[in-house]
Amino acid sequence: MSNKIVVGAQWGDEGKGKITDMLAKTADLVVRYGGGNNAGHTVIVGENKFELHLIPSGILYEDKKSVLGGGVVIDPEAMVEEMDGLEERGISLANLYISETAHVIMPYHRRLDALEEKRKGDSKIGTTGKGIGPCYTDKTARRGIRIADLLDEGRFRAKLEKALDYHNELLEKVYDSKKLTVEEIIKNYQPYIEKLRPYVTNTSLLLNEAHKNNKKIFFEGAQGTLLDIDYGTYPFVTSSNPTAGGVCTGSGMGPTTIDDVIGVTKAYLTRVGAGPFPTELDNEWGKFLRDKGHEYGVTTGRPRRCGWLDIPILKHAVRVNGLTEIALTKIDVLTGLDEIKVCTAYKHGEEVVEEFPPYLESEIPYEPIYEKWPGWEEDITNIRDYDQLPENAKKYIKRIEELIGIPAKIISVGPGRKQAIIR
Ligand code: 2SA
Ligand code: GDP
Ligand code: MG
Repeated sequence: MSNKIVVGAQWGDEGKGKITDMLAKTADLVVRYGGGNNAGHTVIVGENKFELHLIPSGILYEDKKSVLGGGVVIDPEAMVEEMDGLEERGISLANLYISETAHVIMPYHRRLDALEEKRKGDSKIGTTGKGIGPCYTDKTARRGIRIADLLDEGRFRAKLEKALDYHNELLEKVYDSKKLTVEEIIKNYQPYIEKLRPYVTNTSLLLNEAHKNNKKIFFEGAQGTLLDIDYGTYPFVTSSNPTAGGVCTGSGMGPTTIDDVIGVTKAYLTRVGAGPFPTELDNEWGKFLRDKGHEYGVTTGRPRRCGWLDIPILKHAVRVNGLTEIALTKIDVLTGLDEIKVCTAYKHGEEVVEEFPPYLESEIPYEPIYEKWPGWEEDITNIRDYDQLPENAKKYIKRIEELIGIPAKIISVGPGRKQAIIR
């Protein structure tokens, strides 16, 4: 038995989709436990590129069960679009399972996401605009609509009427936006509900039964540690718990069922959306990383902000997720640089700060303190054996391991399924 979590150790887009897909061949079930279609997970299989948003990367293997746990928020329209897109490409959905307790993204959530960002102006979060925040807000405010509610028209109507009493008042009075009607929403959602119905089940029961039968379960994180509502750079975060703690609440599996937690981290750092980013490179180096790493949002197409690797962030990720190892991705992107910098601490006024500060809102900036490492020129994308990596690449990896205290057991050298060194 070996159940593993694959979690983002930075601000998302570390390559979780690729690593999950690579490891999924040894799993029986792959589970998404949080987030929604704000996520964009790219998986490249041979010539085929898949961009998954809600459906776990395990769907690309016919014999794995793909599960959307209760912690996920589901936009029925986006979900059906993704399902149809996969079916059109010959991917079977026979092993797809959707939690009956997952919350549903409604049209007013998408609308409120956009209106609230507009209202915030310069202090906007830079959300993906998918209605994620407003949906999780309704969940915690106990006025959410869950997948099981959609399956009974009477119940859906009653819950929607109540939800609209609140949301129409909010839309009109706070945002000066037009009202939505129950009939219009039910009519639009009906075909999606019918498509989703056969896949809905008690996924916590399904997962725990599978675990009892010694099946291997992989949990695929979305977003990343620094976007966590509790452990991220609040308020510039998403509205869920992408960290390992979110696995239990988001899947209905207990903590004693989990063996390993793999933190996926790029060999540099990116962020999409607003918020602090101490090692950001707003110069030609940042452009080099963006161009070479194709750093553009999978869901929104936004250019990602790029910067050097930040060790205090990784140490924070090791702690809050209980990481047992890292998967280091995109190290091939660094090929060709004369010098690579790694931030080992920050200078904060007169103070040297070695741990990631949980509260970054400060008049005094956190300025990175860098170590410099020599780069390499050789193409490493076809290397599968650690010993064959250029000496300077090995030195860089070894130094990261020393600084964070856990091993890099997977080193990814390209986007393809087979482009990795496993140690
Ligand atoms: P939201 O929409 O409420 O979750 O946005 C809140 C913050 O979370 C960030 N966020 C993300 N950051 C990186 N990648 C994400 N997925 C897409 C991708 C992003 C895209 O894979 O590229 O296409 O733009 C993701 N989802 C949410 C978001 O930028 C806000 O900072
Ligand atoms: P996720 O959200 O963590 O799954 O990551 P994304 O799919 O949003 O972004 C990661 C991008 O990097 C995708 O385009 C992947 O195909 C690509 N990728 C993953 N691993 C590697 C790698 O080792 N090298 C290179 N060059 N690209 C990679
Ligand atoms: Mg992504």
